[in-house]
Amino acid sequence: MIPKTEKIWMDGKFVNWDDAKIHVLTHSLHYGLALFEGIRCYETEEGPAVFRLKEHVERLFKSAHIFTLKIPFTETEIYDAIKETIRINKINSCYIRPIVFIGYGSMGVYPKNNPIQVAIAAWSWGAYLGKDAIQNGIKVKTSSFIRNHVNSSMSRGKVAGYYVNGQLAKIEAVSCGFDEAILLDTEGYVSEGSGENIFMVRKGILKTTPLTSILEGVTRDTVINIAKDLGIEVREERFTRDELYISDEVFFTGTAAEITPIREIDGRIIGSGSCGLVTGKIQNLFFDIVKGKSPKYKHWLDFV
Ligand code: PPE
Repeated sequence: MIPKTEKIWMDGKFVNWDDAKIHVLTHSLHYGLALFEGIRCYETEEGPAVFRLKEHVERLFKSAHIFTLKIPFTETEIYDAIKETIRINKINSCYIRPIVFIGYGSMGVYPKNNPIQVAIAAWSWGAYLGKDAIQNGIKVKTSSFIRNHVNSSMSRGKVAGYYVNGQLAKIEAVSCGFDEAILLDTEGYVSEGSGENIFMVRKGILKTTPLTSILEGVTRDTVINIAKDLGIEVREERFTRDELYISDEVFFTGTAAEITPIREIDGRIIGSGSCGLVTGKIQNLFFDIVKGKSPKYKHWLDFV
């Protein structure tokens, strides 16, 4: 169960958690077009700070632009509302979920003039794949389901309906005893996890998939910056599942998943079978940054 907080921001005002309700004929519930974000706020010595809030709000508006939906608030209003949601709920460390959806009105695929609604909730959410996962890594399965073709699901948008594809992969992986799935793209190259981007380390070089069939992850960009600081060469290029099998280290990145090492793929142990050296270094720097311990990246923190 989600641990309840006091208030949820809905269409410009705060309502009690239990009163944040919508009609069962809400358009997005039936047809899947809703745009959302996942953001984290961390506790720092100077108080709670939201990590890369600007980039998340920008991506939300870009998602809406791709689908030609007009959000009835400005970026600044949403940005302020997110901070206010954290303040009013008095939570120092939390996950924030803003969602833009098509409300109740007419039915049928074409959204016509239905209202565009916005909600923002925040709650405490620990390690996405379990605390042990961050330290010791997870077991993943290459999915039998492929990532939707980019002309069907334009992956620069973070859209609720796309996650049906991810859920097929995740349900399959879990039912086979794995923690998470890796989806290949329509050409057979590695794309990403059901809710994470992916990185591999081989011969000291860090590789991640190019931005073709994947979500443009904020954590992915953070890791690319961190790696450059550590003097690690980063390549954004396609790779195959067998290159993952023979790599030294593999890890997932995401707001919810943070930096999660992958210790096994399709029954093959990856590298040492635990959190690799490079992964560990990147993880340490990542947690220093989000917790306000890195002066260089203070500008990524928005104090609440
Ligand atoms: N790919 C996908 C498909 C994805 O859903 C996420 C985030 C990422 C990559 C990483 O993006 P970023 O968070 O900007 O680094 N997934 C969000 C939702 C997870 C969920 O289960 O809900 C998240 O991590 O918040």
